Amino acid sequence: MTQENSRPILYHCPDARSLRCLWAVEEAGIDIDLRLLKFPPRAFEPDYRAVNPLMTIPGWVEDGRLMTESAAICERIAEGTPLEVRRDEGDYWASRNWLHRSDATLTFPLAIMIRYTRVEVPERRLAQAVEDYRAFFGGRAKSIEAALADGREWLVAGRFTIADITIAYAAFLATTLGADDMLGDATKDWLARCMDREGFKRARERQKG
Ligand SMILES: N[C@@H](CCC(=O)N[C@@H](CS)C(=O)NCC(=O)O)C(=O)O
Repeated sequence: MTQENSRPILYHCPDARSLRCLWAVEEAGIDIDLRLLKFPPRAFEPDYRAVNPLMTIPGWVEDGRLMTESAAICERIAEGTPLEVRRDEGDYWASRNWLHRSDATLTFPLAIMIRYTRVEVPERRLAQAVEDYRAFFGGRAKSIEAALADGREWLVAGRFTIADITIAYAAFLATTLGADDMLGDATKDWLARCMDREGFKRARERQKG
């Protein structure tokens, strides 16, 4: 699990939050060393602790430094590419806000759903928690619908950016958890546009190993 070359290393589990980073890498055309792990790493990948003591993915190692937050890693990947919303653009702060919202506000309730539908052993699964956090996600996902209500194609800056990648991952994850009915029509159309991008398709193909 050590860094053997100068390329950044991305530790990833298929369709987990690290897909944000793999998708961004594909869109930005960055050369990385992709390391696929079994989910959850804390159960199946003991050696990964030496890389990331949190045992979470993504893990991004570059120049010997570790990053562990999917949205922050996406910012790093986007830097200097059209995916980045630059400081001198009007939507800079809106973009930053979407980046933080993507994980802290939108993925958090979905993570509870994953835990109590897939990760816990059957006797510890909690249908009530799953239903409650599904509704919780639905309330929060209205913010995506509101942003797209004026018919805009992408969330900010009039082009596809890292904000679309980070937020679309949360919407995509919701669809894999049976929470797609919590997404509004404009959100579903936008998500379809995002998932139709070659970068997204390449990332999902690449994660097959
Ligand atoms: N805020 C972090 C959360 C990272 C995280 O919790 N990742 C999940 C996968 S989606 C994980 O590694 N879960 C396994 C575990 O906690 O054992 C991010 O955005 O990357």
